[in-house]
Amino acid sequence: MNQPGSCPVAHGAAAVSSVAPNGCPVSAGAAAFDPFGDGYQQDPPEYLRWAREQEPIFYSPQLGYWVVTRYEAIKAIFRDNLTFSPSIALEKITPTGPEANAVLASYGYAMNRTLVNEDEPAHMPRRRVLMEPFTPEALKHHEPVVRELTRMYIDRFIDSGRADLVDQMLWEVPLTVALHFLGVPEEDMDTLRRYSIAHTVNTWGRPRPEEQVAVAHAVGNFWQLAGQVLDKMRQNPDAPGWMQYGLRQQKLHPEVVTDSYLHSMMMAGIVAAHETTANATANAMKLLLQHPEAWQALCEDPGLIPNAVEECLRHNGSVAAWRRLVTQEAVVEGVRLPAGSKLLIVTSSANHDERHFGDADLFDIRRENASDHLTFGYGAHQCMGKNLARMEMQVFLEAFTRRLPHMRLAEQRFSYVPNTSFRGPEHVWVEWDPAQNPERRDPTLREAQTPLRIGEPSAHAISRPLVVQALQPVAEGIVQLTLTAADGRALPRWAPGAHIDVVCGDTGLSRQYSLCGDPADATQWQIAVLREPHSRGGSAWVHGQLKVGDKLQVRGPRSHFRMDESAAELVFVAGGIGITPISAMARRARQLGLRYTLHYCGRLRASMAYVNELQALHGEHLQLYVSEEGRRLDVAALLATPSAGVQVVACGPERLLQALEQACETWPADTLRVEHFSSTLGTLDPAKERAFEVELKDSGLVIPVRPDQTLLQALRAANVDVQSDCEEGLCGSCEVRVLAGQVDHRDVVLTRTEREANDRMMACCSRACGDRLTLAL
Ligand code: FMN
Repeated sequence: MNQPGSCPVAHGAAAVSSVAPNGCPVSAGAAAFDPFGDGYQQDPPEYLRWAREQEPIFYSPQLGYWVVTRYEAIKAIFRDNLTFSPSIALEKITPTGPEANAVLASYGYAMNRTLVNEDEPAHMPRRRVLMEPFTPEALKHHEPVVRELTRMYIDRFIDSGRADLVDQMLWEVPLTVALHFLGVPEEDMDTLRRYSIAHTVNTWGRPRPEEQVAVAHAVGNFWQLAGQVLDKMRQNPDAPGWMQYGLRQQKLHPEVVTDSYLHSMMMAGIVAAHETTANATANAMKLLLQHPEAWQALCEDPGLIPNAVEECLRHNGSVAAWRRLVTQEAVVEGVRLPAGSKLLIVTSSANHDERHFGDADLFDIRRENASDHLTFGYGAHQCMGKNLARMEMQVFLEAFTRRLPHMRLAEQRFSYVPNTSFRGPEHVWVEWDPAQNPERRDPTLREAQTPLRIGEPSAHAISRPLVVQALQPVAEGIVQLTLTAADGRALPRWAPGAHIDVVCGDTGLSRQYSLCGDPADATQWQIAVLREPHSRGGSAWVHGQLKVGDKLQVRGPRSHFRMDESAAELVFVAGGIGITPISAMARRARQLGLRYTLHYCGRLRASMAYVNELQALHGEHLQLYVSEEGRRLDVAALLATPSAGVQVVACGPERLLQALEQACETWPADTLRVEHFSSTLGTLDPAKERAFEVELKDSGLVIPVRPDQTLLQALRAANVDVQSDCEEGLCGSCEVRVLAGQVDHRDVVLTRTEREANDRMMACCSRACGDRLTLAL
């Protein structure tokens, strides 16, 4: 590890003469970094690949900023908004000359702090009082407007066969939605449009000296117009709209919501709600049409749209970078930064960081963690309008895929308004054959709509069509399914212990099944399903309904159950159908040449899957315990003598897992890793539960959790994104970090020591023992 303060980069011969403020020579790559050049404009993450790999933070002499490129570092910077102040987020990246400044002054331009660039302690009280209209519940009212506008604009060009999506729709619709949301009358749209472009160039671009004056006039006009509109709103403060909401809040909290604040927010709000969404959708359409298989998948299954939106925001979002000011000496990526250093945190580069997103450059609309992207920022300053943007993008994509599924990109070279932060092509030309418009055959398609979910996408919506290639009994009551991709493409790789979620036709059920084939085989997946005698419907459906050749919707794979490949010895224990994940793990241990034993128990040999295969593969590493044959696993004897470095990895019936838990009590912490196939969680009984509050450290919020709500539900209602999957305390997806307060754990994922450590919890089921918990969210 580098000593903080010493430069982590071996500049060597590559170093050029200039020197960073910490005295370190600037590397050739850093010296050449030009955020206004074509390389950065066309593809920021690609342009910064070298930095992510070799010099994750570097000083750009041209900008006078430190440039940060990796995911964890950028998230940590967002998390600590005291050390890394947002105060320079809207500062002009290229300072304007005296003439332009005089022009701005002549308009009385007095852009003040807004939510985006304000420090604590002023920021959070304002954010809290202005937040309510952004919650998913409140945003529902805007959905019909977005749908209607989308329909109207597409109507205008649907018969022409060619359109520039930006000029003919994507610029104006988000602007109109922004105006609706803010409560602004729709007049002056063209003027506002020109002004808001000027504002981007003024703040994030590098206007030439002769352009600066014209830009300053436009920004000055924008400022004055915003003031006039706000005055108009004061006449009718009960009208719907965020600004009117702000005016009403001003009455209650005059010291928090000031006049100058509202004036600045009005202008910043238009830019924030308009350009970001317009650009994000333009990027998304370009990306999707450049990946016809992804576009096709959305046309066939609109349920994929919410996650596709996240993947578009990750892969090619409309906010490429953001800024922070270092307020006290800090160490980032091993480099000591003095107070006063300016940071350009390139979120678009973080979104392509292999350390966080597997196969990061791959555009995969089914990506499990797509919504972890940092395009909306993170923490106390996370984009408040994120769910409005998501909703708009979903509506646009839903309408385009339904009404113009045969659309394709026309030949063109994409151009961008040069600036460091806001990014989207100025034009996206598309073409199609109007004679093939589906609504000419079926006019109802014009009005049809898929319901959308406001908020972050649910993992439940991301499914992958697979085909049942083979169905084969592998033991009494157990059938093995071999599944291949419906489009014949390679399947994602998975780690032993991973499971998939199988959607059981139209029963409304989905069930988890562990992958038990060869993880390296990207052509097929295998699962083995036991028909439960008291089936709630899932396993009965698999056994009773599925046939070879059927299409199956599957989600995942997900990996919450992992073995430690660095353990000195692995003891695998499987009971009954619990052999499925364990067999994949044992195969891996064998491949890696690790020390391991496999203990496999069951009642009847005939009801135990894969006995012969396991014997052939594992030989003497395998111990079989067939109770009807008089051999039972004595867990206490197996684990009689605690030993360091051993990991026990188990899956099977509750009784077996409990016995293992008991036997491991005297063993080193976390010796045992288990997976439960069924939950012990009852339904939430409001009569028995207590309310509590959670304080969210990273976002600065306090959220009440009612007795009839889970923590997960309360977080989502307050606009906080948390992943989830099974929502039964089984899978581990919704884990959140706990900083203070005692947790009442209800899941079956955490081990005893993990529970006792009290530093994380499953938001879907666990609660507080007391009145309050503090979470790292
Ligand atoms: N059941 C199996 O038969 N085979 C499996 O490989 C399997 N893996 C599972 C993995 C996980 C993570 C979980 C939570 C459960 C797993 N199950 C497995 C249990 C099934 O998901 C399901 O609960 C079972 O088929 C009974 O469903 P039913 O009552 O609807 O029939």
